Amino acid sequence: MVFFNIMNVSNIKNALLLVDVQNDFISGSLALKNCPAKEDGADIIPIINDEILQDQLCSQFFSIIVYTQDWHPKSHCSFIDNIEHSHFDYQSNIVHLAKPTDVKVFDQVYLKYPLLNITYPQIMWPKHCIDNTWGAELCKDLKIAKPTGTIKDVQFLHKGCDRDIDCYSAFWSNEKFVSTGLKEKLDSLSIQNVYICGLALDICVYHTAMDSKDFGYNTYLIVDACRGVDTFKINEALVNMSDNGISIIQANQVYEHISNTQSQDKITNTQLKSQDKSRIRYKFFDR
Ligand code: VGL
Ligand code: ZN
Repeated sequence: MVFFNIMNVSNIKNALLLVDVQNDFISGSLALKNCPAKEDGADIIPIINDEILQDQLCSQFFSIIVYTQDWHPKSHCSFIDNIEHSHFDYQSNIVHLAKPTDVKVFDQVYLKYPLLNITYPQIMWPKHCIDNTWGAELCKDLKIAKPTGTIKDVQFLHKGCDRDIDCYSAFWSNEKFVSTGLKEKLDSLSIQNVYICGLALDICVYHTAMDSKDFGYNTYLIVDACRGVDTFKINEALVNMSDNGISIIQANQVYEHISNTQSQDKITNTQLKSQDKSRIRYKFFDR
């Protein structure tokens, strides 16, 4: 006979990271529809609003929702227009990119991080997401969640603010020179499961998901709520994520998925409690 309460036994805490759903990636200077894969970033808005951010569900299952924003100064090292003023590493760049004037949009070059005198790879992009401009704003159609129910926190995380190093991941700058503090935030809420979607799948979403997994969170990529830059890199990113143990799921499976992991956790806790109880019973009643 089961004579204990299994309500609220699951302590699993979930976070939702909505990566860079910003004007510039949808209809601005780095609109994905003009990138090689020709995907449209706007397609993910109804999926996020209607499937992932359903009021009744997200306020029962998520502890924190983080909206990340690419947020660059005008002088940022990733902008092709700034390349002649960049810390271009003349030794490391291959022959056809030997000088800044050879470089085109989407080329990868090597730049130097002056503070540490370290060379790092950098893809050159059109100017985008300049801090405090329209291009860096979240798309106005994207629903903004409120801190109600289980949602203890709704955060807006600006990244890529350092002129001299890019920041694809929501956790770290590129090359892990600087942390964004997101891990500490998630850990302060005892998060175990991280659900991720947004733009661009093969750049910021990818690096965020890989770092999330590396930090030990159970990591879920909501693939139909992402769009990317380059078809080859999108496929490569999906293979790498899946090989790294990241689960690739669809938006309409998120809550089914969360409630399965919660009830799995409840069953495990129930069995543990049951063993504890029978041990106690044995000790006190069955002598
Ligand atoms: C991103 C290119 C440059 C992204 C950011 O959010 O995926 N892509 N900066
Ligand atoms: Zn950027």
